[in-house]
Amino acid sequence: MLYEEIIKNVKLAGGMINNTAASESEIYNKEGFSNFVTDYDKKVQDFLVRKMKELLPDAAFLAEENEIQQSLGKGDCFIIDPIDGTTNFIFDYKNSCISLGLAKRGEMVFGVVYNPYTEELYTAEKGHGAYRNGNRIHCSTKGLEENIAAFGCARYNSDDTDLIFDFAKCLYLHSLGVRNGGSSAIDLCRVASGSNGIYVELLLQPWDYAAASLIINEAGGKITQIDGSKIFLDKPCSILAGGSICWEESLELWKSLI
Ligand code: 2AM
Ligand code: CA
Ligand code: CA
Ligand code: CA
Repeated sequence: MLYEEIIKNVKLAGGMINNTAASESEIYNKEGFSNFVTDYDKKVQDFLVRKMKELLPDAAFLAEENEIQQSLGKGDCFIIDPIDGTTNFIFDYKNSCISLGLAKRGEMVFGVVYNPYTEELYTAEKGHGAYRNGNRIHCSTKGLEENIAAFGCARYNSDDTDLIFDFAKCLYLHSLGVRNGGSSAIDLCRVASGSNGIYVELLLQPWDYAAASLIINEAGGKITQIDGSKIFLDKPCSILAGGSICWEESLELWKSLI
């Protein structure tokens, strides 16, 4: 019942963005290059935070906009990216999503990612598998040479530019091709459904991957930092996510690169 209510509200949030584009007066620059926020990011987040507080009044929140960054704590914590793929949204790319995860005592227990343009709803409850629109999904069980590889390259840190593109080149040479979609949560869900064999990015925030991390684990895949260590839910980290064979092969490629 709780999870059904969460899904209902995430779908409503998707409806707030799928038929619209932000006008220039509604777009603002955040710190750094190509880092935008629109009135829609804020409106969607305010809506979701209000609705989730009605469902779980004592929950904490970790959400991208408006500095809502409470600690994960010992209870429930919603980890929310109101629009993942804001630049895509601004440029009418139709490849953005709402990402909402629920952690309990610091562990993910529920995750939902909704792409309102394709109406693809990815969900996972801990221990109960991963689903897209109600159908069970699984990560690829094949290797890189039989898969597409995706990467993200958000401009947080220009020192890393060569590194991520060197790794992307390496993945390109060992796979069927590389993709860069501009929404890490969608690319991660595509790992869960087997469309992407692997996804890599050097620095992401918990709201980019929290919900999708459970979806990938429940789809039989692996999601770690780029060196294979455990991801954080309370601070930024790198991400290497894939079906188990792609993940192992990509980890080896990464080690050979650095
Ligand atoms: P966002 O749209 O929620 O900000 C793609 O590489 C991912 O990086 C997206 O999920 C995007 O999430 C995030 N991103 C893109 N540019 C960014 C920037 N300059 N700063 C922070 N995050 C960014
Ligand atoms: Ca952002
Ligand atoms: Ca994001
Ligand atoms: Ca966002």
